[in-house]
Amino acid sequence: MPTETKTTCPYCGVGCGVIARVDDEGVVSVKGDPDHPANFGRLCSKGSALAETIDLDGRLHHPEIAGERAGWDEALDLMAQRFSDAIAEHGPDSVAFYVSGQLLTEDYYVANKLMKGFVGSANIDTNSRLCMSSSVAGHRRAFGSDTVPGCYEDIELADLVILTGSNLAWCHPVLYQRLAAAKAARPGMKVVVIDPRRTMTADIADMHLAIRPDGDVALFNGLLAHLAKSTAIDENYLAAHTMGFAAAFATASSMTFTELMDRTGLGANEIRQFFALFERTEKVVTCYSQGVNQSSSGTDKVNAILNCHLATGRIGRHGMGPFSLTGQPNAMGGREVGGLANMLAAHMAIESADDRDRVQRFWGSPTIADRPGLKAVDLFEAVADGRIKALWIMATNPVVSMPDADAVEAAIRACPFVVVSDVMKTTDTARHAHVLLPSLGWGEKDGTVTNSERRISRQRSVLPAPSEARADWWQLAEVARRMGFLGFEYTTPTEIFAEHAALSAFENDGSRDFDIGAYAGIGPAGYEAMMPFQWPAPAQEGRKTTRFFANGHFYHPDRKARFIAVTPAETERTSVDYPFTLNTGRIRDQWHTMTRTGKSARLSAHIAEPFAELHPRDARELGVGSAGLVELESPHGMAVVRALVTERQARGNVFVPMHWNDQFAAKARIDALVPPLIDRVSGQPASKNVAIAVRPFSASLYGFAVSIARPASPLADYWALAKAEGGWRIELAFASVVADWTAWCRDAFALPADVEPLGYADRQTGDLRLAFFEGDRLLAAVFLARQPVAVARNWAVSQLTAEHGNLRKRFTLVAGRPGAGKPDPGATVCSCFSVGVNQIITAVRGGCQTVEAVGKELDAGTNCGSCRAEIREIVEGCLTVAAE
Ligand SMILES: Nc1nc2c(c(=O)[nH]1)N[C@H]1C(S)=C(S)[C@@H](COP(=O)(O)OP(=O)(O)OC[C@H]3O[C@@H](n4cnc5c(=O)[nH]c(N)nc54)[C@H](O)[C@@H]3O)O[C@H]1N2
Ligand SMILES: Nc1nc2c(c(=O)[nH]1)N[C@H]1C(S)=C(S)[C@@H](COP(=O)(O)OP(=O)(O)OC[C@H]3O[C@@H](n4cnc5c(=O)[nH]c(N)nc54)[C@H](O)[C@@H]3O)O[C@H]1N2
Ligand code: SF4
Ligand SMILES: [Mo]
Repeated sequence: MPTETKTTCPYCGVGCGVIARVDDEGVVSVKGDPDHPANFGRLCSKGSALAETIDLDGRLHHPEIAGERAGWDEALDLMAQRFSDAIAEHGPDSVAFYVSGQLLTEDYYVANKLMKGFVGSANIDTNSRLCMSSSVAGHRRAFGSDTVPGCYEDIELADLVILTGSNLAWCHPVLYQRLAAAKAARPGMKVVVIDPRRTMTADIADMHLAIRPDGDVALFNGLLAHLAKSTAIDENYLAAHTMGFAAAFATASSMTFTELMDRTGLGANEIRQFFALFERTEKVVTCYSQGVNQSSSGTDKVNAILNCHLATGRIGRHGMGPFSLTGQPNAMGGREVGGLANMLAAHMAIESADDRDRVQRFWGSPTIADRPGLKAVDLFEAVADGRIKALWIMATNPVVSMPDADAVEAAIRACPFVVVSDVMKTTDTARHAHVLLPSLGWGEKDGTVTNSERRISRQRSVLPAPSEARADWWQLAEVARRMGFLGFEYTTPTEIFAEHAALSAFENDGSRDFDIGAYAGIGPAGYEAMMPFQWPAPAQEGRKTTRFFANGHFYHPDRKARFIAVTPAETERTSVDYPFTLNTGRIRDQWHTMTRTGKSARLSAHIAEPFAELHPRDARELGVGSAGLVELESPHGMAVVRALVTERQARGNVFVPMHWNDQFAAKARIDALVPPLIDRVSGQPASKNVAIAVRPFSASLYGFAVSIARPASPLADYWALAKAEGGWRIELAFASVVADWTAWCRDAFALPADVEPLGYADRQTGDLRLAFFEGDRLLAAVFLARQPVAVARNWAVSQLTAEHGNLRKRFTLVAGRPGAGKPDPGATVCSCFSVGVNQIITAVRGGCQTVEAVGKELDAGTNCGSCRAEIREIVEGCLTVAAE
């Protein structure tokens, strides 16, 4: 009998409910859970493709020591020994954990308990340092606690939604869909997008403010100064519930309007319009994400935003409030367990002797860390200079995602003992592990996650554990036990969750925001049946609430919120040698370092190679042609990626996605260029404002290839791989000449030695095409040219699954053009129905004038809706051209 299980998507912080169906053959399919309050049945392209990313291809099945298969006992004993030895010889601070917002709360809780309560060090930090730490620091400065006041519903109830430093359409797509639907139903609602780039999110905006990189503190200071002189200011709220307004106002109003324009790069009119809109709209929600957090002034940006909401009392009420959008599925859960090096469990403070005493008594632990540990950037510096003797990395890929990534890689390589727990066998980080532990992945693991609106949901297992893979909490508890610690006798995640809930309520009489005491006594049946719920959920019914702070009760000792006086810092970094500003971030269909989404042909078809968005004038001045390659360089490292020339980009700025890494491209780990520059309050790296040089990458030959086998690397001076239906697609470029192409192909595509190519060479143009067949199957084909190869990519890919018995078809293939009657669909826009850009253009030319009409004709955009903004852009583009 097929089974259906309610679980939660493992990607972004929206935390959508998923129904996973497993049929009689064990095949999994997914759909949105109509009853889940985060998504009400919707899923985005990544959520919809989940079933394609859970195959066992590339999975790590067994523990490994020094690259050799080992047993669990052997691996765990070795780890306990090495960690204990380091602690005995060099003290507790000589070991460290670097963990992740993709762990379940139960895993995270055990990791934090082990390090802070038993090892006695706070050297546990997490990729949330690169993600949410400026928000955490800003919240704690203003509210006295790390509290997100509002809920998703507020975004729908607001009359003005500001999205700053957030590409919601691509990064929180279901929330974006909820916003877009609310705006369609209530067209009076206004949306303002603040982002140096014109992203797909700006598509629904009434106003797009193309702010200068890091101009945010100035903009929100300007807004505060404006509001203070208007009737929008809530004097009563200010007097009763806040401190420090005068100083914040004095600092904010010391800036002249000219300086404001200069720092934000915005025009006088657009600034005034934005201020007036904020002033006259009571129901305003300000959502912010990495354009705010990932900055050397990230915490100040957060407080500049919070100041404006506090000044107007627009916080914690229906349709009002600042809203930090969390990135990872369990970024919020990690904060609850105190997973950051400067926090204690259950929102308690490591600096507080009372809190430390309380947590230690609760844990019955031999010790408790008494000062903050090393934050991510400092932690890897300590690894580099030999202070860290043993390091455990879990559910994160720092060789790709940390700033100064090459230096981080060198540090890991030089560390005496490195353990990596991952689901995949080969990642840029896992390749340097002394001990590699196979973890359970999505669909196999069991526990809870907390989304951006503080809603705790279950991830449930629907599949058996592959081979010897085991849960992350189990790995941690086993090592703890083997180190001789008591308090890790867990046999199920239920016990861990119950303990975590009990700690949240322990001696908490309303003094701490995080309280889920109602779940302290939960048993296996209750855990199994748990429905998504929002915290706080205290044991006492009377204290339940869904929003914080409308009543003016904050968590500083005097219960008042704090205004923070913030001064815009100098953040111009470019110079004569490094004249461009590199901005980094995400694309719609890939997740971080691609270890999972990179397995899906559908998701990889949207954008199949690393790219740099350049403004057309910059491209022209640099001599970079559209679809040419560019070399990017900073004092820390370099990368080679495809140029994507677009008006959406501001002049002088370059945007490169963070996703590509050594498993998918020759040289595209963009964090190799990012300096280890951090926000001094939060320790969060400034990943979005990096000075770089850009130049054309001179290739003598360009290529495109398809292959049924994953090609060996390195293949060429530039290469980028993407999964395709039936095999792989590969972009190539060569700086120097290859003497024997047949031999090169045999090597690159692991072809049998006796397979002869079918070839075509054009002496005049230099074009060369080779195809290798076995029976009526295409094994591999390569298209080479002196210019970027123009062959239709999706058509070439379709040849991998086509039948090639017929000689004429084989010749069509080497001729490099689609066969008659089979037009090229073009680059995929809608990944759910695999609809390409050319098909949409044809539909528009055939009379479809709206996104809905295109949907009717092609189904495109009618499932997850993530591509609707792009379809609209194509429709509008075609109609504009037609009108001209
Ligand atoms: N598809 C997809 N979705 C994801 C993820 C993914 O990998 N792929 N990852 C998840 C995670 S962990 C996170 S943290 C979130 C991140 O979600 P977002 O923060 O929305 O995504 P980013 O692309 O990192 O950056 C957002 C925007 O900030 C802009 N920006 C850059 N500098 C500035 C500035 O100085 N000021 C302002 N106002 N804006 C600026 C960038 O141009 C970019 O468009 O996404 C989550 N969702
Ligand atoms: N330049 C630049 N750098 C950035 C950012 C940026 O915008 N620009 N964004 C930063 C942000 S916000 C984030 S969140 C980070 C993300 O960066 P990472 O955390 O490094 O990225 P992921 O690819 O999500 O890494 C997760 C790893 O855990 C593995 N994994 C998946 N599930 C499990 C599991 O259940 N257990 C275990 N043990 N392993 C598992 C995956 O295979 C993968 O190797 O990148 C940061 N780095
Ligand atoms: S918006 Fe997409 S990626 Fe995020 S939780 Fe929902 S389905 Fe998953
Ligand atoms: Mo993140």
